[in-house]
Amino acid sequence: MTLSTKQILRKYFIMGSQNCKRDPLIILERAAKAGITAFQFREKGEGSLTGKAKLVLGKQLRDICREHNIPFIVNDDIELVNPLEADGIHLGQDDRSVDELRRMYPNKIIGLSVSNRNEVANSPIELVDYIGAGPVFSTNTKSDAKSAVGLEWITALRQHFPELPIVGIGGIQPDNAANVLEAGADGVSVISAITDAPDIEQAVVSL
Ligand code: 3NM
Repeated sequence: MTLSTKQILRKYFIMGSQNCKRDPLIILERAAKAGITAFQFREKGEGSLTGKAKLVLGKQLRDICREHNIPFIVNDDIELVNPLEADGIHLGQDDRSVDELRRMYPNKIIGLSVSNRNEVANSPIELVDYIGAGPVFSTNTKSDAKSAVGLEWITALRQHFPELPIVGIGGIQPDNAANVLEAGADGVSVISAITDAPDIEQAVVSL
């Protein structure tokens, strides 16, 4: 079964080893079995792996995604795309340009983060497969996260782009995920809601 981009975004799990108090392979395996619809390898920030160790972990995580038929996306780490045979790339506003990436990878999933109207106005939205909108709520997971933009930002994006796949990010937990969907997002992307969950299966199901 091939999922549409909107379906892929429904439960979009993001993780790097720096987010994990337990074995990342076990966390991903359990999350995959429980029903995540996409995975992003984001090995970034304090305590993250570099060089060969990053590549080795990425391959192991990619293999788990392949086994469960889950798209494997890398976070703005362009040099990982080919060695990890990633299905897609997620770009922030300060990363390589969408135009360049789209030329390099015409058939891969390309996502872009947008946090305000200015960023939207300056981005080639027509070239991306989806946008990530956030941080919806405040988060402690990303040290340089912008201030929370609220559910209003999701609603504004949905009004502006009725058909575009949109995923909310930042501070999303099982108890507020439904609000993000009601505001107009096609899905929720989360780190700590899964990595820190006492019961991973229950967290994934309730998102
Ligand atoms: N990007 P948690 S917020 C990776 O706003 C990331 O672009 C954000 O972690 C953005 O689900 C964020 O634990 C961290 O809040 C999300």
